[in-house]
This record gives sequence, structure tokens and C-alpha cells, in this order.
Amino acid sequence: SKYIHVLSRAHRSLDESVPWFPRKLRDLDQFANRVLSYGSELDADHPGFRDVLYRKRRKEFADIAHRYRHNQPIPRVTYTEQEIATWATVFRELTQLYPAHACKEFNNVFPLLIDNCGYNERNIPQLEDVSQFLQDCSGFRLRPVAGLLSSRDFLAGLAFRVFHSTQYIRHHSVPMYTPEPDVCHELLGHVPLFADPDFAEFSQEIGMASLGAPDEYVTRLATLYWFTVEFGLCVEKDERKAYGAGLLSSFGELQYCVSDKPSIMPFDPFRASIQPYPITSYQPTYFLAESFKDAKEKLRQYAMTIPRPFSVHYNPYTQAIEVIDGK
Ligand code: TIH
Ligand code: FE2
Repeated sequence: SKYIHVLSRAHRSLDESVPWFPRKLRDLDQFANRVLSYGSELDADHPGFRDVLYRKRRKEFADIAHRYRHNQPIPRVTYTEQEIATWATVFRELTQLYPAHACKEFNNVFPLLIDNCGYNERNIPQLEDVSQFLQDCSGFRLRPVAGLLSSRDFLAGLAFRVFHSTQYIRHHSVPMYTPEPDVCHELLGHVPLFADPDFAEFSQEIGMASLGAPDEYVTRLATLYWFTVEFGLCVEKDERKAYGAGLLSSFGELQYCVSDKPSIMPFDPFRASIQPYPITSYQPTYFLAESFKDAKEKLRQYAMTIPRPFSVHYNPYTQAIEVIDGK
């Protein structure tokens, strides 16, 4: 028998063995208080570790995100000349590579961001403007984040078409590649594709599959996310194109990924979800998808193998997850 819990006001809780997950958009506010590391704590090997001003700046950004609550506009930031100069370098180099190496969906959206969201060499676009634009395109929205979220929390956001986004910029000494996300990575790498309907659906599917899933499966879904949304390649007329945000925001790795150096495997979620990967260097291996639609179909097949005593449905009218007993 199927029973939709969300219809009852008294949200009967699931079996105790099922990890907690958000049911409505506002529930994402709870993530703010459990970031794994606060955005201003930099490791000793971080390029900004010895830069007192940079660390102070990182703290300001972390504080904005920490105070943020659902439905508030994302605070606007005045970026410094040095920050804008870093953005300009990244923007200039990447926009020269996109026509040849980015996938067509990305190149279709990019001019809209120039026209509507202030994307240009001399301006770092504001998260609030970009979030409004995405909501119009695909219902995706941005939320500022104060530090690293657990995979479980981060993926859960995607189930609601919410993307947790950093707002600070990489240290000026490392424009071509940084191992941590920054505003260049979010705005240039992720944002264009979240405006694409098929890609948005694919991303949301990963998020929905993760809700209440056992830890081992959340780890595998995070790996799948890594090899698709972050580092995915796809085929276009026999050519290899980048759709992963980690490639589209790094002018170092974007050139490397289409060279003959890395090894390339056909996208198969059963295989990609268990592939080990480095997080501080270019990827030795990429997975090549046929299309977003094909990747989504394969992901659905994979998601059906995740053991969960219930299924989930996203109701766009209430922006809530409905939980349905049984598979
Ligand atoms: N390496 C990317 C860049 O330099 O823009 C940033 C990240 C990709 C994936 C995680 S962080
Ligand atoms: Fe990312």
C-alpha cells in the first residue's frame, strides 16, 4: 500500500535506520550550522595561507553565508580591484577556449549570461542576479555556503534544485587551477549548464537518489556527481567536449582534458561511481557521455539499485519532497 507522508501534517518520521533528509526548501537552513570546515580556515598548503588580507576576506564571505536564510536575497558584494583582476584573467582565458571545447548547451547559454547577468571581463556577477536568472530558466537557485558541506547535505540540495555556491574568489596567485571551488568555478563552470533543462533534471536526479540512502551509496553518488557535473565530457560530432564545471572553470584543465594525456572511458554509472580520483590535481580519468538525456537514463537505472524502503517524488508546486512507502 502506498501512503504519502507529506500529506499528513504530522510528518510521520521514517524508520529510524533511515538518515534524516530535508523535506522542504526551508529545511536547507539547517545545513548552515554544520559545515565541515568554516570557509576562513585555510590549510597550510593553501596559496592564501600566509596572506592575512585574503584570510580576513574569506572570513567575511563565510559570515555572509552563515547568516543566510531561505528566501532572503543573497547579499551583494563589492569585489576589490585585485579580485576583479583575478576574475578578468580567468574570464579572458576561458572565453577563448569555450567555442572549441565547451559543449553546445554551455555555449548556447553563455551569451544570455552576458546579456542578463553582467558576465564580462570587468565585472564579477552577483549571485543574487544569477540565481534569479536560473530560477527563470530551469527553477534552479543558488544558496551561499560558508564552507564544505558533507556529500549528503550537498547532494540533498540538488533534489530541490538548489545549488550551494561559494562567493569568494580564488587567490590571485593561482588563476589557472585551484583545488577548491570559488566564484569563478560556480559562475563560469556550473551556472551555464544549470540553465539547461536536461542538465538540470540530471542534477536533480542525483540529488533525489541520495535522500535517505545508506552512507556507502551517498559516497558512490558523490563520485558519480564528480565524474559528471564536475568533470564530465561528452561527445559532439565525434569530438570530445567538456560539460563538467571543474573543467569549464580551469583554463589549465580545460586544455588538458581534450589532449591525449588523460584516459577516457564511456560513461557507465556502475563503473564511474566506484572510480577513485584525486582532488588536488588534474584528473587522470574522465568519463564520456553520449548526451545528457542518455546520462540521465543510465543514472535512473543505477538509482533503482540503491536499497531504500521508500521512494521520493518532488512536488514543484509545494517545493517539497513527498515520500512514498515501498519501492
Ligand atoms: N579545479 C577547479 C578550478 O580551478 O576552477 C575548481 C574545482 C573543481 C572541482 C572541485 S573544485
Ligand atoms: Fe563544483
